[in-house]
Parts: sequence; C-alpha cells; structure tokens
Amino acid sequence: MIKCIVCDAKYDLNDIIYTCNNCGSILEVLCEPDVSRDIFKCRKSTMWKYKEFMPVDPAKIVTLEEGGTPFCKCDKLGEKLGVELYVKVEGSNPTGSFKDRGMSVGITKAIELGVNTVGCASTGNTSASLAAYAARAGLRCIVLLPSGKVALGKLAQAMFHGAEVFSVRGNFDEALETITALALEGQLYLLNSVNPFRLEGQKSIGFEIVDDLGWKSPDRIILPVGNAGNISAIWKGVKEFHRAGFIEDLPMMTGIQAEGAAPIVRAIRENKEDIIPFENPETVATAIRIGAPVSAIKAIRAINESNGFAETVTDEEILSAQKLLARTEGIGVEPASAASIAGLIKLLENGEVDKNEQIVCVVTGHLLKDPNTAINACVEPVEVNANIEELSSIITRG
Ligand code: AN7
Repeated sequence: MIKCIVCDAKYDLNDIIYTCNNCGSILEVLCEPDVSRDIFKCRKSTMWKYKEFMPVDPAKIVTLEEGGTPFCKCDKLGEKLGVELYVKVEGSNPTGSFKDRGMSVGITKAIELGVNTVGCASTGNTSASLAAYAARAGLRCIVLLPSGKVALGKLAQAMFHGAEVFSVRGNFDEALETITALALEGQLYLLNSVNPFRLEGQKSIGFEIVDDLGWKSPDRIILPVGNAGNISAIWKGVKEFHRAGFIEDLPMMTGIQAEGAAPIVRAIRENKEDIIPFENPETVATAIRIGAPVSAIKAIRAINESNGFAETVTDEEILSAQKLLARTEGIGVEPASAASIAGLIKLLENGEVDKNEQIVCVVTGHLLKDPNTAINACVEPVEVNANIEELSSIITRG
C-alpha cells in the first residue's frame, strides 16, 4: 500500500502517483513483513539481502548488485576527532553513488507497471544511475540537468549509458518542476525521489549500517542533505528494523547542508514543519545545490523524531573535509559527500555532538564523479625526464 504522509489517504501499489490526490503532500510505501532476522544469514551481501522489505516481486528485479557497500572503521580520523567513527562508502555502488539502491527498486517497479519511458531531473548522480538501470532494463530514459552545474563524471555516465540528456537553462528545482509536469501528463514515469519506491531501495543503507554493527544502532548517522530523500529513507529503514524487533535503539539522524543551499537547516532552527525554498542555491557541492527539497517534510520529521540535528557547512569546510578523509583514510568522495565529515567536525567543535558517541558518516558519491574539483585542489604533477638520477635527486629533496 502507498500512503500519504500528511492525511493518511491510501493508494494501491500499482497506482502511478507521486503526490496525494487529496491533499497534495508526498507519499510513502508501507512495508511491514513479519520475518525473523535469521533469514538474512548466508545471503549475498547486496541490498537484496533484505528483499522481504522491498515492495516489488523479488523474482523479477533489475539489479547491478547494488548495496553491500564498505563500512569502514576510521580509527585514524576518529582518533584525530576524538570519536568512534565509521564511514559507509556509497561511492562503491555500481554507478558510484547511493542512488543505485533507489534505482534498482524504481526501475523494477517501472517494469512491473509496464511503462516504456522513465525520466528524472538531476544534479547528476540520479541521472547517471537512472541511465544505467534504464539501459539494463531496456527502457527509454529522459534526463534534465541544470546547465553547466553537473560534475563531469556524472554527465559522462548519463550520456554514455544512452539517456536523452537535456541541459536546462535554470537550476535543479526548475528542472524538477518541468519533468514533473511531463510525468503528470503521462509522458514518462518519474524516478526522482518524490517517487516513494526510490526511497524503499535507499532505506537499505539503514539496514546495512545496523547489520554491520552486529544488529545495533549507532548513536548517530550523519549525511549530506539535498533533495532530502536519503535521510528520510535511512530513517524509514532503521525504524522498520526497530519495529521488527531487530534492533533496540534508534540513531539520531543528522543532516548537513551547504551554507548556500540550506532550507532544511533553516526550518529546523526556526522549528518549522516545512521549508521556505532558497531561490538561488549555490555551493561547490553541486550534488546538493538544491533550494526546494521535495522530501523536506519527511526529513524534518526524521530529524525531530530521532532527536537529531541539522547544520550547515561552508564550501571551504567541505573541500577541506574531502581532502582530510582522502588523505587520512584513503576514502575518496565527491564534495557533497564530504559535507557529512565537515558537519561532524563542526558539531564536535560547537559541542552539539558528544565525544563518546559512536558515529556513522554516510559518504554518498565517489571522488571520480567530480574530477575537476579534485584536480583543482591539487598541485600539478612535476614533469621529469625518464631518468633515475634526476628523479632521485628530487625525491630525496622531499
Ligand atoms: C553525492 O542526483 O539530488 O538529500 O539529482 O548526489 O537524497 O537528495 C543528488 C543528491 C547527497 C543528496 N550526496 O541526497 C541528484 C541528487 C550526493 C548526491 C545527495 C545527492 P538527497
């Protein structure tokens, strides 16, 4: 069943619907299987390990074996910051971001519904993922991207997997409005995270974190927030495992936004239940350059219900955290993902996060997604002759 999160109106799982016909709010899929956690034993480590919690026919899934991503204990960085730190590395998914979890379920649903065209607006990763999964399923794929503001790797992926890519004169929020209108006319099946099936896949990040910790919740999960689907999805996931009796406690959900695109942080600070959009969102972390997040209400509820927090970080803080993670732990992430680490550093500094907490930072996309930003943060290689004496004298100089 699909349910409105505000007025509780109910819809069939096979209705093609993105917002409530009754009140216009966003929807969620209800999924409460009566199973024991023993069934997960000995299963392959992909998100489909938890297939009973996925609202699609497990016999017909479209998958690239997404999920089962590394859960790295980061002792060096943790010691530096004074906390017990784990990093969930979502860049290890098939197309290099967490979006693959959502697309596996979303495209499986598209096939169940019998649609032949799918589409999305995207700051980059959603389009890269959708293009790949649509290719795998043999569906036509239409993608709207904000002109000039999509990192190179993501653009390459969307085009290379065969999506029909349009560069929109405008920002992500305007592109999303446009593609949503097309979807409502019935021209395509929309696979942005307003589609509640997307979040069903992404909730598996929450499943894996508590499974990785030996069926225990961490004290806190910190992640970047853009369109606000992922924080809502992870919260839904851990709540479902809590309700099923698999874990005793729940984590404090902590969302980090870029200072120039922070409507959720503003709403939390002002104790509001919904956001006022940022008209001209701006940040180096183009993935989260979003002013009017569609899942804002869900995200604000997740933060409040979990006794969590929301904080902003500057572009400088993001880029310095990106480098710190890469150089102390060997984990390369794109700028948006580093917002979680930058956020942790800031919250420790201002005392919002306690030093004795067990923390999980979700890093959402791979370093290579945005090669330009990475290269710009480094000095150029030293050009040398293929000559051992020359090289040796440079190296010994340090
Ligand atoms: C690396 O691809 O919105 O809060 O269109 O690519 O669930 O939106 C990407 C979002 C964090 C924010 N980290 O997640 C898109 C898009 C990375 C991202 C987010 C995105 P949400």
